[in-house]
Amino acid sequence: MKKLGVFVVVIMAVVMGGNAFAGTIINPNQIGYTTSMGSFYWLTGDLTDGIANADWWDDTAWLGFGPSQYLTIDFDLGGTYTLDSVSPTYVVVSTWTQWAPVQIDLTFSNDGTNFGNLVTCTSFTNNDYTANTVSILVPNVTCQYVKAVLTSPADAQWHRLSEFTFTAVPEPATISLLGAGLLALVRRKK
Ligand SMILES: [Ca+2]
Repeated sequence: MKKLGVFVVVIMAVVMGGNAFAGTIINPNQIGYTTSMGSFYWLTGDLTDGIANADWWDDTAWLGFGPSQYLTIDFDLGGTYTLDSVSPTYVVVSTWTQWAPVQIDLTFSNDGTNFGNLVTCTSFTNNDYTANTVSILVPNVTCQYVKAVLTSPADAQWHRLSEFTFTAVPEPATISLLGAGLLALVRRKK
């Protein structure tokens, strides 16, 4: 019986540990956003509907261009969270010179006015005719609002975006539960 108990605790620790490291995806349906896009060609998708579309032709993907090389997207997470990552999904279609952004700058705010804690990402995959997702790690910043500024490549002012996924660090209750599990494991081993 003791061995079975240890086995159960180990499995629980592995499962919960995995969740703790992965964080919790914030419910996309509660996230609102606005963009700086002046004119647009095609705007039929939704950046926070929980669907990261891999079909480069499907019109649920989001396609547009701005008057400059910069596209700003302001997100309201619908609550205050301690983030651990922001993961944009974009679609690359070389036929129409739609590439990954060359840079994404993320800043964070609690009041929607004062933004700080700049995180810059300049490393992106360009897998053609499919969705690419980059996971941008955020150093545990607590906020309700996130501003994303996307720089497009020089040969294209198009961003074909599908989704922004926000992941929060796990609740303290989850961590203490995991700690209790590990403690029980250590005690059993003695
Ligand atoms: Ca989407």
